[in-house]
Amino acid sequence: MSKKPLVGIVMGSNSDWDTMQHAAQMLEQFGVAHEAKVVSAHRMPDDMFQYAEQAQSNGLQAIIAGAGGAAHLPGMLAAKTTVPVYGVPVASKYLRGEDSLLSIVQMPKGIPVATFAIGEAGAANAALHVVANLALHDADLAKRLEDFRAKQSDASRSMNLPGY
Ligand code: RP5
Repeated sequence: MSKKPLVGIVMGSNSDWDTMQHAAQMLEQFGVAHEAKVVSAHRMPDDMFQYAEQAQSNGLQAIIAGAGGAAHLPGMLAAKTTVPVYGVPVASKYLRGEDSLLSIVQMPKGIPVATFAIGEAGAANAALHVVANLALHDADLAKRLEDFRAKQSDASRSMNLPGY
């Protein structure tokens, strides 16, 4: 995307990309300028703080942060910026993402992270939630979101079940 990013998609590792690419694809589909990068809370904490500290001045209106296991990235970003943070729990190898979910969702009072479902649905829905927020002040985007919903309803209406 060549336009200045409005949304930052960050993740703890490139192993999270299989999941987080669904957020990127959704923003791409709606034409929302975004960036995507690895910013690991545990392996590059100074970079993580810098990313959060510069988010607002860099023009970001939302940060979608995905991580797995002891998933501190969304919460620590939220601790260092008032730009809204949307957390995506990535499915982990041993606990299938329940660890990621609880790590992200159980924030202490005062530092919110909007937390989504584990995995692909969470990544896509985080992006859709960001789109909905941006659409409050962007009539063209609001129209694209309405169209997306209408298409989704049509697809469900035309679903057939075997034998019925
Ligand atoms: C977390 O550890 C990442 O978000 C990833 O989900 C998990 C495993 O990372 P890798 O060992 O695959 O790099 O920090």
